[in-house]
Amino acid sequence: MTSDIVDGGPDGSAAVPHPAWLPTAAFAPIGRRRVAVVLPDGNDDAEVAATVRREVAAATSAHGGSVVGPDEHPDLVLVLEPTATGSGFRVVRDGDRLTVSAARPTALLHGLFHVVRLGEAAFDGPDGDEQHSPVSGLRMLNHWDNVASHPRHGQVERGYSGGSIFYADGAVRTDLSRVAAYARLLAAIGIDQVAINNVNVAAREARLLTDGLDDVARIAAVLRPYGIRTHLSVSFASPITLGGLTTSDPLDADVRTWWRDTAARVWGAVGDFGGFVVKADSEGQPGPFAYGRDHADGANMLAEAVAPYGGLIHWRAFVYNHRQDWRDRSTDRARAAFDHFAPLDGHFAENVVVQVKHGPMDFQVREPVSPLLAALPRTRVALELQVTQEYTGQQRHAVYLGPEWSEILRWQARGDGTPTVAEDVARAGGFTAVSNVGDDPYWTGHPFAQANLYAFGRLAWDPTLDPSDLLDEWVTLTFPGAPAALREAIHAILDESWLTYEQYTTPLGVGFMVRPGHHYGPDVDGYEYTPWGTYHFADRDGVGVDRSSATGTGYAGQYPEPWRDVYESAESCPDELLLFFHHVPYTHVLHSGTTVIQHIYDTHFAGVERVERMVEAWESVAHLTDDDLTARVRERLAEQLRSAVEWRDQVNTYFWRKSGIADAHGRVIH
Ligand code: GCW
Repeated sequence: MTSDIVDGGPDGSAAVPHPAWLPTAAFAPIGRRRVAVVLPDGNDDAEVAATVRREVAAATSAHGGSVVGPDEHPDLVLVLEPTATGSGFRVVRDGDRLTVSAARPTALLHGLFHVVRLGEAAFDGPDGDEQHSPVSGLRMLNHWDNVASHPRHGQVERGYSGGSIFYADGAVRTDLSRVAAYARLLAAIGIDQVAINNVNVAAREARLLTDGLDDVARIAAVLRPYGIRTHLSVSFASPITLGGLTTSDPLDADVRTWWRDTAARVWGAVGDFGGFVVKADSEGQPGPFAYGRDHADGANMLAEAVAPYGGLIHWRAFVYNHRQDWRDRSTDRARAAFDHFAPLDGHFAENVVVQVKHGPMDFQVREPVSPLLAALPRTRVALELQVTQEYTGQQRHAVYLGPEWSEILRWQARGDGTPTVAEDVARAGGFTAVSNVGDDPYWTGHPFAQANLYAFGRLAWDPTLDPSDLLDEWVTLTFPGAPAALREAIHAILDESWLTYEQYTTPLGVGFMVRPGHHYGPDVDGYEYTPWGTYHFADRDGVGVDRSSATGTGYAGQYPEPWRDVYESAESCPDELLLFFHHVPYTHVLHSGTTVIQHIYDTHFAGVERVERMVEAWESVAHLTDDDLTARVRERLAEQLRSAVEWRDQVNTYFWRKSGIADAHGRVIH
């Protein structure tokens, strides 16, 4: 089969990107029917209402149906009921008629995409009346995109999908049609906020806030018709670098005035602007510490400036000492976010959302859930996930992260029967994640990495959804009409790929054994003696970090009961996190019955074997999809296998040399 991707520019970018989960065929069940769209005039968000009309018109004209009036026997009615309440939509099936109603156009658009997702099934089946509402009104993507290319990170920091969809040649793109296509994909999974530039704000990007506002307004105008609000990452030092002041002290009167005036101009340019994302006092970014102020002082000053417009300050809690001395055993990066932020609970203004990474470190393949998520009951907290696969194969490896996120979202910080992480953050904060798209023809480098973006949106809407079901949803939409064998193979490749990746990379929660800087591929001691933190402490007798309260860094004590006890002792600590919490001998016997050293060997051999199965699965069905996609997936899987072998051999060899303990099964270790 040949590809439906149209060749694009000389840089290899496609003029028409892959349709991802919105191929024309997905609209056939709606498009071949009689559809009525009932939109009272003069509603808010008229541009989103127009999108609903446009989608229906496009679907019916592509598939032979028609747009009819509400009295002309429609099969599907999409109706805006401004008197209704709530942020979701209602779906009523009554005889031959399906009615989707909502109070707001954005919710109606979400309802339309819900019907697309269900396909024919939406129109079959018994009568019913369902309400669908998101658990939170903050379902956000953060872009780490730079306007200009960065010498070390390229244009998109930790981006593995080509250049930015927003910027090219040092400016906002003239042609924003890809941004429109992206916004449409996001609306179909319920995303409602996007921050359009990197949290590491460099000089060029800082200026988006001031002399770049016309450009920001252009991007906002493209996102708005899909119900998405635009946000900017801003530099805390802006009053100095952009405003010419001598300080950015949050308590300084001129600084406060500068931010108030700046906010007035921002909302003057973009009336429905969302707010600012701030990475302060983190990895070299400026912040309130320089003035002896704390994070609440910094965040609240900005919050005051944006409050008149209903704006939000997304203040990141990713704060730690990245200039550590590896000789110093008392500093533990894992403790840092909690140590900085837990004492500030209740100090943040009402429109500050503290954005917390899911784990205490940095998006490793396995980390405990951050104890900070449970330590801020009087603060609006958002969970931050990483869709871009910085530490999970960089979109060269097929790694479906839905199961990991689901585990995090369902985790109960105070034990069985208490609120889940998802319930805690949905209460007043929400869900954010770092996007994985770029100007790659498939959006995401690895075509299968689309599934991660899809799953994030759906889980942010309803965190109780089953990640394996979401995978099927994505496959069904993205490969319409595909033979069952193809769908099953893709499912099989991805479903447990997170655990496969964990097997061939870092064992038992220890994390970070990656090449410093770019973070791809194995380097067991890569970070061990750097200022960024020390992660495994392997010696000839054992491995792992003692984070117990009794003898270690005390990190385990940051958890509420029951987890502080569970993690405190190596006996009760779950196997998969053992080395995150404890330094144990290689001969320590896991709950699984094997020793730590044998577990390391076994999982690394098993992980590579599982990647071999992935390659076989793809080869058995590759002829069933188009040539370009086949080739792209084949090339990525080959690299995944090469890399997995490299990981296996380096990690196994390293621990064999350290421990001197041979593999019980006598396999080849170098
Ligand atoms: O994961 C680390 C990345 C940095 C990133 C930082 C952060 C944007 O290696 O590239 O910077 O986290 O989250 O701020």
